[in-house]
Amino acid sequence: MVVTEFHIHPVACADGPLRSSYGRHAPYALRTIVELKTTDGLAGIAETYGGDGPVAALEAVRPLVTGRDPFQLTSLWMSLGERAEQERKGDRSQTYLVPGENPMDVHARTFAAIEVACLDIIGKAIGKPLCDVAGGRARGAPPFSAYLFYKHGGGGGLGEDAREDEYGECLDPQSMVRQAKQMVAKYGFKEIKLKGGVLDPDLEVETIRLLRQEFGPTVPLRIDPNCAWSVETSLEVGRSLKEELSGGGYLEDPTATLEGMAEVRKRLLAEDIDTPLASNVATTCFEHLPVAQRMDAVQIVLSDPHYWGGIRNQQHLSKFCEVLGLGLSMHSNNHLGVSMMIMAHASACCAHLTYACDTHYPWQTEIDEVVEGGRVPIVDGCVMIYDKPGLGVSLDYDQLARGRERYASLPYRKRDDEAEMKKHVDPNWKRILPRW
Ligand code: GKR
Ligand code: MG
Repeated sequence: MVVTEFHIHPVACADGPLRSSYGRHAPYALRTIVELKTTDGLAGIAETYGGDGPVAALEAVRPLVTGRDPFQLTSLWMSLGERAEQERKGDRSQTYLVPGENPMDVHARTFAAIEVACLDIIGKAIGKPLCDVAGGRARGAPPFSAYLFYKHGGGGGLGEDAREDEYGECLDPQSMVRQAKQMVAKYGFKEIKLKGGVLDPDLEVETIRLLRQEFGPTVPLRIDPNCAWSVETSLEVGRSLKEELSGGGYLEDPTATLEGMAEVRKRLLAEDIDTPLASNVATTCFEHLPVAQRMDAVQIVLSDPHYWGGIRNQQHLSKFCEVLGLGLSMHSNNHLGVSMMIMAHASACCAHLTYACDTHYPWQTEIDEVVEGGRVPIVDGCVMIYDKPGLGVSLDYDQLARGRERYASLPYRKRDDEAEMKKHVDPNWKRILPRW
């Protein structure tokens, strides 16, 4: 069996005006759906980052993918690695403003999409779910966390294509509690993450306190300002939220650089505050891990099969973290149902995964879903692994065509949250690290 067709479908899905230290989300998020077909008549799919960069990177490896046996993933990894060595200056992930960004990004990200589509094919060839192809499940229904965002009014999309604003404007602590109650009631999440780095840190501290009051100590809380704070501000927040972030919570990327994170950790511990620090910014590839561990800069690594190199690398990461004594969770970006299942399978087949994973899925709607049969259900905060071969989902081609049309109609081909801030909030806005 060899791959005969390699389709790259750039799509756009509506997204609300969510805020973070990167700025403000655009009315549509960009994604790419990958589809492989084989001589045996099997099709495999995947979803990955969107826009010109990821599409061009996929396009560039077309000759390595077509004609390939989908079981031969190791040699594909090696071939892509050789290319990456020659192209180290490729497009960067959205963490490009932060030191420590993954230099192997293009390689790992491109490989991941193809690997998942191949594993989907293999699952179909042998009649097994993808996570079972990868060695079986540590858990049958991986848990995800509620992912709260400060946001402006609006549900995403433009003009007649504008979406209903399910959660409303949310730019203060009280409205964040409302958002959390709504999201938890709808999806049953058992852990909560707050995207910070938007309001004054005192207000974000107050938000976490209100969430704690509302949900009690059995619902772990985490806050992620994406490096918007200095070491001193991170320490103040760490002190203020000592109680609230205990019991399974964490402080995520409070400040930039491994050195900054290590300093925060050392000084918090000196004050007997053992809140773990998590990161998807300071640690973005395997090379970072031993250093981060030696420096005690990061205690929880935030994986992402989309850029750590796919499902098998996710398993390697799980083992790596276990050996180094690090926790493991998963970060996310706006995504559709194919990625939801990639994240669920990746989580299912990791022996060592110590927290519920992030997902942006509640921020996307049925209208944009490209998965046949509609949105992937999240029940009691968990995503069930379907008893179906491969990823367990297939493409709705009408919906895919709509997603492609939306993409074609957009003037942008790259996420640029700073540009959205300039357009809608403040013409002089810049991403400043640290802001506080
Ligand atoms: O969607 O704005 C966002 C998030 O800030 C995302 O871009 C981050 O990569 O969720 C991610 C994180 O945990 O840092
Ligand atoms: Mg993060």
